[in-house]
Amino acid sequence: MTLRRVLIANRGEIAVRIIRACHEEGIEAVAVYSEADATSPHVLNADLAIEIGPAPAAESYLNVPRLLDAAKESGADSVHPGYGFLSERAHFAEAVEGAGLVFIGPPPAAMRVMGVKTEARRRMAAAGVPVMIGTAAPVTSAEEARQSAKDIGYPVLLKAAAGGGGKGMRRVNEPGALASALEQASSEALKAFGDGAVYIEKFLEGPRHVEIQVLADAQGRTMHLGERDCSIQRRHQKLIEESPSVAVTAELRRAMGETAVQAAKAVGYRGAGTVEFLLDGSGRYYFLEMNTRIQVEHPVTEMVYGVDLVREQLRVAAGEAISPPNRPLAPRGHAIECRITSEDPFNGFLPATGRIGHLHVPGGPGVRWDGGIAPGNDVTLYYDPLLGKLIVWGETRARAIARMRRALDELVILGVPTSQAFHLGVMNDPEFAVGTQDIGFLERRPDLLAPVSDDAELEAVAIAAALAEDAVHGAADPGRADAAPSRGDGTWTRAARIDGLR
Ligand code: MV4
Repeated sequence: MTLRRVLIANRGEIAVRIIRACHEEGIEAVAVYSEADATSPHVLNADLAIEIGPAPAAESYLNVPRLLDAAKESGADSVHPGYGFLSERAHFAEAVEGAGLVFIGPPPAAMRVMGVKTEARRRMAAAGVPVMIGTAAPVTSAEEARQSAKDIGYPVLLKAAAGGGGKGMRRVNEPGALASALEQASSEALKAFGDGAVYIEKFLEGPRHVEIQVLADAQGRTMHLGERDCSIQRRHQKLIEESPSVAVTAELRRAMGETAVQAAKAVGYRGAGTVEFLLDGSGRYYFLEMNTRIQVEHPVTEMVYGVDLVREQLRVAAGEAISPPNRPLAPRGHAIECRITSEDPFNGFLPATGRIGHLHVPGGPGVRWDGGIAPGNDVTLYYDPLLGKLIVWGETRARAIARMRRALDELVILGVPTSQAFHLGVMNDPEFAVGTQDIGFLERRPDLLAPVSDDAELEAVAIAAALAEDAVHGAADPGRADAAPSRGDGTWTRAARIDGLR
């Protein structure tokens, strides 16, 4: 069947990203928006936009009956859930299909299996996918936990069966600490997921987070598009992702890719999905979970494989075959993504609010901005703090880093604190340049979470100050003669120009 009109049950940069893919395919895009988002880019770029309720997500972007009404009212034939919100809720996919619409995502049954971690582990192990040594089911008593942990060997990790994202997770180093950790993990899991079931795994020391992108169609083809290394994270929030991973050889890529394809086939997967692994220092890898959605970091894969993943999602949903050639593909060059959030990186990534004053988006060769904000938009605490993603491509990792540095230098967002300066710090970091980061990188490097007073940052502050002045006094012409000057020889520097503006 042909998709003609897609309702996008999401907001921000991913809604804009999906609109772009729709428009390239000649498909109409219907936006939905809360009262807080009336002037957001996803609304302004859509062919039609429907208000679905007040700012709190529970009353708008998570309101299933309202979304289905909007789909009906708009004449949409399909629904794209994006990421977050309802994207991995099997009941939403079923409700969409029940309303006679196409759900642009995997079969609900595949979502359901992967949503329960113990079930996913069981199915993966049966399919020959390596999983960490651990209990096959949740532990039912402290006594059983003690025996299991002893068999597995310390340190162990208690994990919520219903969970993910690190909630209800506890590391235990010795038997004496097990009982109380089990109680804590279980009550945290109950609070977060409404299910206190906890299982036990061997704790892996210092791994990388490496995930494989998969793509599957209804014609029976399932392929992978290599890996993304997402080891630069803080408290389970990814901050920087890249492809390929410095730690993955062509041979390891083939092995992990085949494993991910097996995993997807084992649950009858269709569309775009991601199989997450922990990768240890010896090239052994272990299944973590499968994300049954398009992910925030999908652009790095797009840039090194030359594939439009959202377009592929639309094709598969329409019953068409996926479009990459049916032969082994190799990554070309290197891509890096920095998540630009409205958080203060030097104050514990405290989420911030404000009104976007000025926005200058970087451009030039190999630079992509996937953004969801515009000047005048209010950044609130109702939604996640992602303002946009800066993605760069370079022939080598070193050139991608240099390009990201340059692009971060061009980016100007005024009106709300952002994570921009943190990213610049990482791009200037010698350890990141080597590429040896594991998931403990930022815990070992608190220096990267404190401001540095190097030239680049001073300049960024100067730009911010100057443009803030603009906002108050009206924009100056950056090229005007009296704004230039001051080596006294007719040449001028960017910093001097900024001085002139002030
Ligand atoms: C682990 C682990 C070490 N050993 N499992 C964290 C979130 C959840 N999805 C799985 N997680 C982990 N599981 C074993 N057996 C370490 C983590 C982990 C982690 C994993 C991926 C990315 C960032 C992380 C940060 C801390 C802990």
